[in-house]
Amino acid sequence: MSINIENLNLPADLKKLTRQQLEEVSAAIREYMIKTVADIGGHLAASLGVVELAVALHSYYESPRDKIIWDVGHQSYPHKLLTGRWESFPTLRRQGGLCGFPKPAESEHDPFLTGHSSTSISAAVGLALARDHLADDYRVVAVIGDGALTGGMAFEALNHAGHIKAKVTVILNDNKMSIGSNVGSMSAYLGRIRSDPKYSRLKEDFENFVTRVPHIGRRLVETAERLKGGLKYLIMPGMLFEELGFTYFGPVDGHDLAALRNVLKQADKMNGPVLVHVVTEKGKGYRFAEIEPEMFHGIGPFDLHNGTLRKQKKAPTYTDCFGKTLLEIAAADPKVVAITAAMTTGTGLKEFSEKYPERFYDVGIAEQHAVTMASALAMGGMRPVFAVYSTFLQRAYDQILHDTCIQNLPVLFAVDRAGIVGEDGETHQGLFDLTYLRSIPNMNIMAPANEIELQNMLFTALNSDHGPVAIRYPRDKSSGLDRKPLGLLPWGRGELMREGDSLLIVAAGTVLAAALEAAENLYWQGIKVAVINARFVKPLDEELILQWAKHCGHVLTVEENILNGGFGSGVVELMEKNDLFIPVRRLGIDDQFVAHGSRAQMLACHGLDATGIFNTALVLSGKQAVKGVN
Ligand SMILES: Cc1ncc(C[n+]2csc(CCOP(=O)(O)OP(=O)(O)O)c2C)c(N)n1
Repeated sequence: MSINIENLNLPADLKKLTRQQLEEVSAAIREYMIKTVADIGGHLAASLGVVELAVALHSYYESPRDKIIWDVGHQSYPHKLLTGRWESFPTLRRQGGLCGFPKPAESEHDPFLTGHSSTSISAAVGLALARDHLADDYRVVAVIGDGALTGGMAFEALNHAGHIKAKVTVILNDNKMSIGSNVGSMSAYLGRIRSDPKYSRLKEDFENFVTRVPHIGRRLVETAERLKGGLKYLIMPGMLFEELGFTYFGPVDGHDLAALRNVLKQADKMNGPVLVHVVTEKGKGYRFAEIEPEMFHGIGPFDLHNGTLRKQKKAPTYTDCFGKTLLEIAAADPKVVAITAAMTTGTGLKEFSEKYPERFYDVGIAEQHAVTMASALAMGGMRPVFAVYSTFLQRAYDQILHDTCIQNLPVLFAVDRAGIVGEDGETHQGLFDLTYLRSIPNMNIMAPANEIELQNMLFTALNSDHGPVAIRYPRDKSSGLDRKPLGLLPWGRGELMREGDSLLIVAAGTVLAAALEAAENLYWQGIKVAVINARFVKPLDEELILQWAKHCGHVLTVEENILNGGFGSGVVELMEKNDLFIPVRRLGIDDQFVAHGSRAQMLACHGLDATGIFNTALVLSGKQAVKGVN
């Protein structure tokens, strides 16, 4: 009898279904996910790959009592659909709608927030320890991809979990892919296990054979299980995990529901940590995603029938500008090397990786390693450029401070997705870099107002010797300006964009355009506002800012960053250092996390669009704010 998924009480009812019905549930999830993501965009390929895994997990475990943690969480759509979010699924990643990642505030079935990679095993260990302390008996499962397994935290957690024999089940979802192809020796090791059928067959054959020997068979297997050498090395797949203290099961076909349920049952019987190696196909079940899993990793709305993006003609972005400019600079300077932490395409380094493979390093999801390695490359005389999203650079704060900045090394941080990122929401906002970078001595920070400034900042940073430099730019299309020959910018200098006498607006980065629009509208209200493009967040152009602050007697700073310790704080500190008691009002994000929604919506919500700046400036000038006017 065919199943109507909307009549089921999920996930509990999964336990009552036959294998065939579970397969029908899987097919229904797949179809609905493909259709919905085609309409609204999202992370599709990874989610398609774990449909059977999610169905198997929810048909075996008892969520929310048992805890299932999805690493990164971009692959959690089937889990969301199985845990009460079927109807609301089309609101995914929209303002006020479902979050694109697991989030405890959204559902009791999401036991721990994820978004940044490689945290799930640590979270599982923590929950398992809490469970044991409080004499509870729920089960804890972490699902981690082979890409996420390249992150240092995952190894730290495996190391510790094995040491304390934590009762957790780690499901390694091995699809050979990170966002693009996975890299590294761990990935190669998994490949050997996967591709060598004799590994798994040998283990099974051995067990089958000896367990048939009366009396001693089972004991022999147990002895072999305890052996840490010799024969076992030869016949057991996953020895590395066994050496770390885990019992290894696998490799298992991650699209075979019966095999999955069987291995989950086996794993559950073990007392210490278990690793179940599941092999899946990224994009499974949608032909175009199977062929191009990287394109369908995170995708905008697309045509269901031919898999092509609906918005074909993409305007150039800041990321594109970065990629092009770096190619140009690298052509003239052989010392320039580029580094990414598993984000080759996302950071605009694809062409660089193809043109200069010997000067390109994808280190895996290893931001900390990337920063220390870049620092040492700089120490050795190279000019390393680490292209990284603002949110993921947070991981490497200590390395930036300890390895780059104390030694004052010329590492260039190309900080992409700085500011509001939009649909990925809280875990991915780039709203902290100005704060965490500005607080470190020796660090220089630039924020281009448009793509011409971005290219010139890159050129300036790589052709001068001021130690570490960060250039931060948003996830946005650029302003559509014509490319110009690369030029040097005067170090530490801002630019006066507009004269005025009643208020000085100092803008850091691409918010300048909104500030200028607001200033123009204020002019027509009889308010003459001076506007400075800061360009440098550190060092500030003290002379220019002080001069115009004194002239106007009132300052408004604008930044796409958390206000705590950000650009505006730097301007306040400048006033304090100079004993200038001029009122400064700061516009930015006020001590809160910013949820998902489009970039434009979120900027408007936080008063960082032209209307918001106009209204704040109006109030500062002693006039009433006007709703929606600009
Ligand atoms: C610290 C950190 N760096 C980078 C990312 C961006 N990122 C999201 S998913 C992903 C690849 C994950 O690969 P894998 O774990 O194998 O999952 P798959 O998509 O293949 O299922 C990356 C690099 C991230 N989420 N966190």
